Amino acid sequence: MEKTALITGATAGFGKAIALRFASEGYRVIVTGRRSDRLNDLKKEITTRFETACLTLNFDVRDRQKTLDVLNHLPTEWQQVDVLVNNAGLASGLSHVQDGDLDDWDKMIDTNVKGLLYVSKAILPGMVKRGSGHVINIGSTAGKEVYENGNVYCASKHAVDAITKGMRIDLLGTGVKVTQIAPGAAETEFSEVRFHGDKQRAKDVYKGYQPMTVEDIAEVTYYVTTLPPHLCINDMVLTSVSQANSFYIHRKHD
Ligand code: NDP
Ligand code: 8X3
Repeated sequence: MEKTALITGATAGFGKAIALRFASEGYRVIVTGRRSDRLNDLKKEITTRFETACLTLNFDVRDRQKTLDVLNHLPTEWQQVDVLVNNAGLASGLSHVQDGDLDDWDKMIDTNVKGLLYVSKAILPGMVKRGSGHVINIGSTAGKEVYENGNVYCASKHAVDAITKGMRIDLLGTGVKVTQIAPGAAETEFSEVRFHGDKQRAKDVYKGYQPMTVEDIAEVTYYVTTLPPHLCINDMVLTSVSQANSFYIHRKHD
């Protein structure tokens, strides 16, 4: 039987590319996000380009009740989720902690940490019952190192790092694999969201070097699911060759 992958935050960036990558390998895909027009476009693209099925689920992962309601009542033929990619997330703002905006903080913690937990809470019991499944949490290099102005975003990604480790320990013996993928800079809508729609400031983040592409992240995310049942990649930190870590990026200046 074809396998099913559920990817949160598939209306843009990594999530969209990951959904397309799994669909290209014959996976049936469940794609989620808040922008329903984009979900519909993605479904059209997936079903046209690949001979596979796609289910769109339109909800905000911060809404605990809605998230649990939707995921606990999946249509019967979609209830077996083999791969869960917890990708939905964002940075909002980039400022010293003493100048931070409380709404930005709530957004990041509620989405990156609590949203990931709500989705996992709905999907994990089925995997445990079937004795198989793979949870892939999208962390960040910001979950490995804390940089100036990164404070709450870094904290939320450190939480993803800790939750991933905790999941792997608690799921020992169930047959469920848990992987964290922790990327450095990749050009998506991420910086535009972080800078509240300032396109020029967002563009400057990627100036003078080649960041990773969404296809790079999708390739690695698919790769970790291709290994034998006994083998699990626990943690992968990915950067472009121009980036060493959160602090060092080699930029060429004109
Ligand atoms: P994008 O902004 O391009 O995409 C983010 C996705 O998350 C969108 O599909 C968005 O959908 C979804 N999302 C955001 N908030 C919510 C919410 N409350 N409920 C449901 N879905 C939500 O960014 P990226 O693709 O770059 O980011 C994806 C993940 O990768 C994030 O977790 C990010 O922290 C992480 N990351 C990004 C890096 C980068 O350099 N780009 C590096 C390391 C990690 P919608 O708005 O339609 O709801
Ligand atoms: C996104 C990468 O460097 O902006 O998680 O934190 S960074």
